[in-house]
Amino acid sequence: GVLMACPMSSYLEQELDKRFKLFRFWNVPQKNGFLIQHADSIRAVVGNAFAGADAELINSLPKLEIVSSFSVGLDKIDLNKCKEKGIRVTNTPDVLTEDVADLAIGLMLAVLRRICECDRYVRKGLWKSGDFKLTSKFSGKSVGIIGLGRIGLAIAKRAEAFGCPISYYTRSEKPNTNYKYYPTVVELASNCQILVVACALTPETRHIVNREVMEALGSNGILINIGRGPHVDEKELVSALLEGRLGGAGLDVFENEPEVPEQLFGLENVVLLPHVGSGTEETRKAMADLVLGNLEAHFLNKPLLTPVV
Ligand code: 8YV
Repeated sequence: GVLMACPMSSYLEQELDKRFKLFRFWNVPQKNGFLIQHADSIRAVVGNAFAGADAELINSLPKLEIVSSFSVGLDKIDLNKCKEKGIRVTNTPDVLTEDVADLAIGLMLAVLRRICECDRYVRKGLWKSGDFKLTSKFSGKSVGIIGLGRIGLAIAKRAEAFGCPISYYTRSEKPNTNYKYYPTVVELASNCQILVVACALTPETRHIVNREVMEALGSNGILINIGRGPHVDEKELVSALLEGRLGGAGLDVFENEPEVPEQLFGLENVVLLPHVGSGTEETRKAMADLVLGNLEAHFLNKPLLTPVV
């Protein structure tokens, strides 16, 4: 049997239902009783960015062999516990890189050119009362990227095409790139106009964008987050934006999704998206097929397509 942690893709759900005995965890009223009753038949968990497999769930599934995540991010899976117990883990890298990078650029353009505000202006019939105010140019702005993995690099490549000088922060300098390296996030933020979060969420990167980083980015700086909400100290972000200490923000992720701080709703220099970085028909289908392919490979004793552990 396969346990699906939460709803994520109706196509994936259907396909899992065809191939396995599928348990939909979100439909289970009594989780503990359910786990006691079905623990011995659950050999796989399918999770995503919102629900995965924490130590408690893993401990309650003695026959668990594999956790296959419908996401590239693995922050909802206790990887150490999986290692310790010999449980395999897979994710969905590469297939979503372009979409997430496209959306990061979209957020930069939306914040600087006020695309969403412009749209509201037209819909409210305000165009007849006068031209829209002038906005800020995107091409040529310096872009600093936290995390230069697949997604960070794809953002860099796109921003380069807009004539943006690129710099980055990672724990250690990357040997194969000409982008400018800064050894701290504060130095990166001090030296760019647009700061993008594109790293994995780990205990070390939680609140990697804190008050000091926002101060360094400054009142003209733009923060883009397509990583995870907890990368940013959201309370500090809200006050920096409300007090004009930060120039603007484009956010696809939040600390407590689907909760979004309502103080942000009135700010026109902020663009708020409901965690849709990978949310295209094409990519979600490819992610689902990768989850299915990994499960199939595992149960046929073949090499996993995208193993993490
Ligand atoms: C999804 C994600 O939004 O890949 C990730 O890390 O955050 C996403 O692609 C999510 O897992 C969809 O269910």
